[in-house]
Amino acid sequence: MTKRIALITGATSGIGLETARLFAQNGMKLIITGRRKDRLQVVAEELALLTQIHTLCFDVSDKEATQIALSQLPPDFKEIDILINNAGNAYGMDGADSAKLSDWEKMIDINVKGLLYVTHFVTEGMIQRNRGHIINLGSIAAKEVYPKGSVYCASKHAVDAFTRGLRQDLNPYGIKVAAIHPGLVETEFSLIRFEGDAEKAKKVYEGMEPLRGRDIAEAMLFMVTRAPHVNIADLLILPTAQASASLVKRKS
Ligand code: 8X3
Repeated sequence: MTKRIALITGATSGIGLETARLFAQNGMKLIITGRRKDRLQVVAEELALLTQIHTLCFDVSDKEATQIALSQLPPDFKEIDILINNAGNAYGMDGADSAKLSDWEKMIDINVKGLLYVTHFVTEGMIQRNRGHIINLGSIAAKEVYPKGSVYCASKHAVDAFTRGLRQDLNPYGIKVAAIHPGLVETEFSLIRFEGDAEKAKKVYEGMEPLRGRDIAEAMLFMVTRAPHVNIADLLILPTAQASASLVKRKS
């Protein structure tokens, strides 16, 4: 059987990296993307021991760079079966009265526009082939809003709405479209959100057991290994200690 080809954006760390590892261990060919060339190289060297890897170094929020990168795939990586739209971040956690406009712009540019650019260029081929599977990384912030997270939540709500609309638009082509919505996952997420402030980032997961990137990767693997007639369309995954965006049971 020919190996399926999966493209994973933001594969140099966190959920993206763990998904790349698990997909490679399960025999998929991988296209991994990221903004950091050195880290992409390190990941590629690790995964090349398991499978065929192609790396693409670009920023998803740069439309031209995204188009160029995706139009220059080598022939044996062109027919992408699975797209994991994982790249995305939170920048800042501030009320609308003090948030930086540049943080708001980054979240819309990467989480929303970047995801749209990659999807647009990858679905062209999927539509021609009448097959494909797209999984977008949402968040509990796609289902709820919380104070000081208005634009991050708005960006993830947009991902959720886009996912549901895209599923309808791509229905005639037999393409599976899905979203996975994690709650608290301990990755670099909070470190980036708090501009490298490790103390603040640590507090997010204090006194509770968060999810790991691997937990989400396992769900992703389950989703992409279902029978052709099964699409797990929407999955909310929380740590046991988390009941909602802001209700978390912590040990005192
Ligand atoms: C990340 C989870 O709770 O910080 O998407 O919004 S949360």
